[in-house]
Amino acid sequence: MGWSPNPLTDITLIVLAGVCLIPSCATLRAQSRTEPCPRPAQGSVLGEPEDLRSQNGVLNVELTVENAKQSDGSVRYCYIDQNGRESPNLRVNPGDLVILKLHNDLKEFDPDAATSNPHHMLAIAAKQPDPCTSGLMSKTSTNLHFHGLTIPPVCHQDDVLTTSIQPGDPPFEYRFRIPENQPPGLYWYHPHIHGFTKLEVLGGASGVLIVEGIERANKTVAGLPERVIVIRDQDLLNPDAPPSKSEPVVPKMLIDRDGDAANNGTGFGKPAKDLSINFVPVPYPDYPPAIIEMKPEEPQLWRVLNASGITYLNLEVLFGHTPQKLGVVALDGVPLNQSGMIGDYVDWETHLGIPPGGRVEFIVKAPPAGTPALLVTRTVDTGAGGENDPNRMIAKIKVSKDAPEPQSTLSATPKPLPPSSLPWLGSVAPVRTRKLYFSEKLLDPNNPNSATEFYLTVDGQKPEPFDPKSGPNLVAKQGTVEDWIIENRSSELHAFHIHQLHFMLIDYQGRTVNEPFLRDTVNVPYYNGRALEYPSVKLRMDFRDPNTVGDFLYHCHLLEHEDGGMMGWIRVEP
Ligand SMILES: [Cu+2]
Repeated sequence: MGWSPNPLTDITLIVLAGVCLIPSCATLRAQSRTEPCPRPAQGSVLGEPEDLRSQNGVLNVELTVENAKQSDGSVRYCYIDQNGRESPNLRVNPGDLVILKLHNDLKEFDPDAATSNPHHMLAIAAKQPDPCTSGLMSKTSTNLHFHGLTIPPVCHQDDVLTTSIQPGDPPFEYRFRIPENQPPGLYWYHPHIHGFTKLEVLGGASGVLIVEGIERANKTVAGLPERVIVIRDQDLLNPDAPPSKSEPVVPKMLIDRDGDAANNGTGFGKPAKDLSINFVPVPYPDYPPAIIEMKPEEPQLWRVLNASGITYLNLEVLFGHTPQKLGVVALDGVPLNQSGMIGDYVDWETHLGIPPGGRVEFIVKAPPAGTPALLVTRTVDTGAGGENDPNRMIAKIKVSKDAPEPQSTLSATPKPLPPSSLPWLGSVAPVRTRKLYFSEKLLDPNNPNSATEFYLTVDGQKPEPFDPKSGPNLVAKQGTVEDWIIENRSSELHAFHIHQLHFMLIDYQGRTVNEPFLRDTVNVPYYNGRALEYPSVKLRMDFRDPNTVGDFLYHCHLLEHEDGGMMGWIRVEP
C-alpha cells in the first residue's frame, strides 16, 4: 500500500501478545443507556453500531450531539438517534435522499474558558444567529462534515466554512442526495468546527456512513458477513501509570509540541492517546483487548475507520505471532478496482497503515479453532516531532462454531456496478501543477516549549494559520484535473485530506507509484532535517464532478494541527 510505517523490531509483538489475553472483565457488557454517552467496559465483546437503512430511497434520521462530563474530568461526546442508538451506521444507496435533523445539546463544562473565548462571547452577544452564515466557533458549536462524499459544499449539505449550530437552535436539517456515481464503500460523519474539532471528535463524536454495493463493484466479497469497526482515540484513562512490566524499558517520556507523549522511536512506552474499538476502550498500560467473536476459518469483510484525532494505525491480524494476509478491496470509500483496469482485484497485505480519517475495507479469515489470534496496531514512526503511537493490542479474535454472525451480510448475487462514465483519472492530463507545504513554527524560536503554529501553505504565499475570514487560498475550475505536490517541511507526519473529492497518488517520496485507485486522505512523510529535499507526495486532484463546485477546505487530518491552523480554503468555479 502507499505508505509503510517504519516497522521496529519483531520482538515487539511477541512481548505484546503475552500481555493480559483474557481480562477478568471480559464478561462485562455495555453500561445502561440511561447514562449520557454510555460506553462498554474494557474487555467487552465487540458490538457493532446499529444500522439505519434508507427506505424507498430516503434515509430519515434525527441525531442529537451530546456531551457528558465524567468523574475523572474527561468529557465524552456522542451522537444519539431518536431511538437512543449511539453513533448509528447510516446505510444508503447511490441516488438516495438523506434527511438528517441535528440537535445540538452540547453543554459548556468549563465556564472560565467560555468567558475567555472571544468566539463564545460573540455567540452570547449575537443571540442565536443564522446557522448557515454565522461561522461561530465555540466549544458548544457544532456542524457535520460527510467525509469522502462528493456532495455540494453548501449549507444544509456539506458546508463547514460558515455552518454552525448552537445549543438552543431548532433542529438543523441536513438534506442531500447521495450521488448516483458515489463509489460504494465506507464514509463517515463528524463535526468540523474550526478550533474545536479535536475536542468533539476525540470525545467520540463520529459515526459511519456506508454507500451500499461494494459487492457489486468486486464480487470477491459477495455473500460475506460485514463488520463495521470504528477505531477512535481519546485522552489516556491512566495517564500516571508506569508502562507494563512486560515491555522493555524506554527512554524517559518527552512531550511533543502538541503536549502529547512524543515518539520515542522504540515502539513502546506511553502512547499519546488511548484507543477504543467500537467504543470498547483499550487503555494503556496493559491494553486489555476487546473480544471479536467469529466462526472458525470464517471469512468476513472488515470495514475499518480510523476516526482518531491524532493516532496513526498500522493494523495486523496475528495468528500466534504470525501476521496474516488481509485482502484489501477498498480505500477511503472507493473500491480498488474503480479504475476499471484491475477486475475483481484484491490487494493482499500483512499490515495496513491508516492515517487519521482514512478507511480500509479488507477480507479477514478467522483462525482455525484453537489458534490464538489478535488484532493489533504496530508502532508507527511519526517522526522526531510526532506523537508516540506504540505497539498495542486492540482485540482478541475468539472462535467458536456458534459465534453470532455480524448484523449485516453482503448480497450473494450482486448485479454488477456499471463502469464509471468518466475516463480514469490517471489518464487525464492535468491543467497545472501546484505545490503546497506543511510547516510548523515555534512562536518563540528560543523556547522549545512555546506554542506552535501549524501551516498548510500554497507555495509562494506567506505561511499563516487558517483564517476563516481570509477568503480562498487558491482557485480551480470545475471540469479540470490538477496535480498537487504536498511537501512536509516539519519533523512529524501529517495526513493531507481534501473535502468533496478523491485524488490519485502519483508519486510518493519522489518515487512514481501511479496507484490505480483513489484516496481522500494520505499520509505525508516527515522531514528528517538532513535530506536535500523535503519529503512529498504528488496527487492528481479530480475537479470534474459538477458537485465539486464552491468553497471548501483541505487540511491535515491530525485534528490538533487542523484546529491549530493547518488548513486552507479552495474555491472551485463552475
Ligand atoms: Cu498534521
